[in-house]
Amino acid sequence: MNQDSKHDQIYAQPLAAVADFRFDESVAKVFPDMINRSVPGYSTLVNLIGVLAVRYVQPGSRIYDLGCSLGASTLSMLHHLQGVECQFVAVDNSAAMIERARVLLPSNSAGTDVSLICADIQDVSIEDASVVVMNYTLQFLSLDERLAILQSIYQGLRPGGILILSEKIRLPEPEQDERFIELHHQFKKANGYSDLEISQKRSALERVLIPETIDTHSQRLLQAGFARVDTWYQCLNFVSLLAQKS
Ligand code: GEK
Repeated sequence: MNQDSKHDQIYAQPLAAVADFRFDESVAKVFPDMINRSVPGYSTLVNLIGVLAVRYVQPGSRIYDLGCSLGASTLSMLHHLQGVECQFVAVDNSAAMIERARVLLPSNSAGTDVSLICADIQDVSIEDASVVVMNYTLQFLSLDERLAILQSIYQGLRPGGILILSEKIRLPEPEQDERFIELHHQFKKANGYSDLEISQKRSALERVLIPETIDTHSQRLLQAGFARVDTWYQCLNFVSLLAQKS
């Protein structure tokens, strides 16, 4: 067994009652290990977000990372956008995540500002943006809050600006959905999680992470005003959409 303190073992022991999942200190501590072993295609996706940012960034604009956790997407964009003048705003409402992100992210690098904000993404005003990233975060908002945040992102984007929206999805047919859930669990098992860890984590997330279909996400993005929406990345039941403002 891996005894490393950064190795995710949060659900390794049987729990009398599984509480709802929270992004607290115990999660922030093991987060890189947890997300890499739980989200298929995560590191490729994060790297590609930097590549997309190069294509869509507008000099002098802002780049937002909403639900930034430890700032992986911001770091990737910083790496790919070296020399481009822009202002980064990374937001998360978990103090434990933001504290750790502060250590990992530079506050400025080569003319680029990085602001880290501990707040609910719904309370942050999006302004003068060319790229907004919401990587596996909308899924934690209640269903009735989702349209408003997309509208506020749309309002804050410059013409031609983009939202990269990554989500765990639900497949439209129950049978298909079960098949992809099972494949996802297989992926986690292959990465060393036990059946107990997988099932306790599933219970912890049940009321907290609400997945929707690609179609529901696309329709809502169009309703928020986006001119076009494309699925640009998918790995099992984890998908990223590219929504552009005309
Ligand atoms: C990455 N994007 O590494 N306001 C602010 N933050 C929130 C809110 C909210 N309302 N709800 C949840 N969060 C990251 C991974 S993790 C995804 C994102 C996952 C934050 C929460 O605190 C957590 O840090 C993040 O969104 C979701 O690419 O763990 O499945």
